[in-house]
Amino acid sequence: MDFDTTLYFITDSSNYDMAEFLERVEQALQGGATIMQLREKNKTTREYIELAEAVHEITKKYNVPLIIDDRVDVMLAVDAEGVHVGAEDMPVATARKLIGPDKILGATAKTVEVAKAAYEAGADYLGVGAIYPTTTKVKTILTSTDTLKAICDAVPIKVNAIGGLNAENLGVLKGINIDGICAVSAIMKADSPKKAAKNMKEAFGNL
Ligand code: TZP
Ligand code: MG
Repeated sequence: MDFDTTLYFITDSSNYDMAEFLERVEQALQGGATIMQLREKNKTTREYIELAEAVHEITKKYNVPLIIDDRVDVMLAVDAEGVHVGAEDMPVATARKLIGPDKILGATAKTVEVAKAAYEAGADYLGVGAIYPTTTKVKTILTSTDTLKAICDAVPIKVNAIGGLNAENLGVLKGINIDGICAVSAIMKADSPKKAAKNMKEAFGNL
């Protein structure tokens, strides 16, 4: 499946009721997010599926692929376009076997070795970071821009930078051959997710 990771919006629904959350998701897509990930850490399986179904209705309207964080079962249940696995999630090769050749498979990589292994196991894109410290709850360590660059040079799949990124601080990524940027809080928590997405996409385009 062809897909565009230029502006990869990742959700965090924790501070919003369903209506407000879905409104913010739709705004992010109106602002130009090219792909999005539903990332839920504290939901039951039932809740995760219900939310994924509602989000998928919106993403389909905008022709934006929906990636489900971590949960292959939820992805399959709602027929989302892909799944993203991190270091503690299902191994990349196992996920590929379960989802088949056509769905989008993303993986997290913080080293060249992990990046190469993920590519060889069937990943379609990599998220690399955190580039900056992040307030979004994750067990993560910082990844240097040198490592990001080395990963871009080491694998032929798409590579996105992630972690603390916003429209004002993308300068450190200049000259690195990434395919796009990921953001949670810069879009999710913005007064206007639509404007935030638009500004971030423009800032990346101007690098
Ligand atoms: N992986 C590395 S950093 C991160 C993830 C999921 C969170 C990024 O969130 P934010 O709010 O864009 O810093
Ligand atoms: Mg994960």
